[in-house]
Amino acid sequence: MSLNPYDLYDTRSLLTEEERAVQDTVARFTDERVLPIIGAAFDEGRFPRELVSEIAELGLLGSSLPEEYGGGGLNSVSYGLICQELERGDSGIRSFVSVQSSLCMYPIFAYGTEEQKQRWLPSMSRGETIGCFGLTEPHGGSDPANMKTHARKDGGDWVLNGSKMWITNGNLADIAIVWAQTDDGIQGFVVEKGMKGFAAQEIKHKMSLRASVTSGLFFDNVRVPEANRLPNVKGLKGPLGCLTQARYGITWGPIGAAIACLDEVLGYTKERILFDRPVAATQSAQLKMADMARRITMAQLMVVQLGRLKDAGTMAPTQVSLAKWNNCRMAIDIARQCRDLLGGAGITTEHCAIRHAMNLESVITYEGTETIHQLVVGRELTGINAF
Ligand code: TGC
Ligand code: FAD
Repeated sequence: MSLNPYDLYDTRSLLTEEERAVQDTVARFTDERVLPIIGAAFDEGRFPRELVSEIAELGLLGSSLPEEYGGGGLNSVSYGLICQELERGDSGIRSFVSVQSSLCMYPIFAYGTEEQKQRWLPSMSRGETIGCFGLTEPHGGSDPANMKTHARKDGGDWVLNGSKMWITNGNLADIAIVWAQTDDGIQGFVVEKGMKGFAAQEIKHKMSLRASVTSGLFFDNVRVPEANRLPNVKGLKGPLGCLTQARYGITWGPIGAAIACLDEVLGYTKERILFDRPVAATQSAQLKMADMARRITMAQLMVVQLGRLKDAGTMAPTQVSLAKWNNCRMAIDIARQCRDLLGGAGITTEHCAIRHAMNLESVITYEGTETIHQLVVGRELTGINAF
């Protein structure tokens, strides 16, 4: 019996019929709609916005939220599979969905009023309202407790001042979920495009996530009505609670990127004849590819269990940190090794390995750097905070 090289332990057999259907649907979308255009979009430094309505029609925006708010009512394993299949295409496409679903729709759902949910969630699920999430600031994203952006109550409004940096979807967004210090601790505000004093500026010259929009956000005495404050959370646990949702998706996503790279080199090394034999027939290439399959398999087992814990309501943030660290490291190492196995051909975006490797430089950094996640695990083991 021959095994599936991209799923050596048949983790697909651990999925329900519905989860498999979700995976197949998104896989088809990636194959038919993303892969044909993504190399060029990356080259041009362009987010393929034309895909947003199709992504929405497939139900991929807010897929885990209840149907009454336009969500798909899917479980966490299904959300993970969505991230994995999208990131097999490109981290930028998965980022778009992560930010919209986990970082923007989730806080409105979890911390917002009923009126706020009705106002924004259905149109966000249709892709008509696009969100971004502003937590990171220019002076240091790893330590969001040291937040400078602040909001001051003024009559029935709040007045927001400060700036945010490296914000995915910033220039695309109709609304920004902005976290700001107040006299009552950190709070979340929905800042709308067009509000006086609010500006977004796209960050250019990126070598990574080129098919994604990244921006700085600036707030100069922006007057935000009380109706736009998310009232049901205060303190750092508000944004960190959103990060747990998004980081969970990122534990799955890079598996897709790693599979895309392995797939590419399995084909290439069989065709490439050097010293009278295919590169795939050399022990050194096989050792590398076997090691890739080993690491992909471990990551796959990890995320299925993590998803089951999340669906059971028992997942701990430290477990997400361990998997985010492991799976981003796994994928970036594999993408770089695949680039090497492609030789000179590996340096152009005609092959996917270098695009994934460069994207993964962002993925291993955002949503908490590798070091931050290692320190979260270290704190769990020792009980000592080493940040
Ligand atoms: P700490 O004292 O540990 O916690 C403060 C409060 O928050 C609670 N908490 C969490 N809640 C939910 N999920 C988590 N992961 C949580 N971690 C902590 C905690 O229980 C506590 O609650 P309470 O009730 O006691 O107040 O806070 P700390 O300051 O020690 O945290 C340290 C650290 C380093 C872990 C944290 O600051 C951190 O995670 N830093 C990294 C920041 C980060 O990841 N930024 C990401 C920005 S968004 C982004 O990158 C989007 S990219 C998206 C894309 O394009 O895909
Ligand atoms: P810093 O925090 O300055 O870290 C610099 C270095 O110091 C890192 O190597 C870090 O690991 C290390 N370090 C930090 N603390 C310690 C410590 N205690 N001990 C040892 N080493 C330490 N943010 C948002 O809010 N919303 C978004 O949508 C968003 N999208 C992003 C998209 C992209 C493409 C990128 C690149 C970033 C995005 N970010 C976003 C920001 C991202 O979350 C931050 O870049 C990340 O949290 C790290 O913050 P920093 O860049 O300021 O690095």
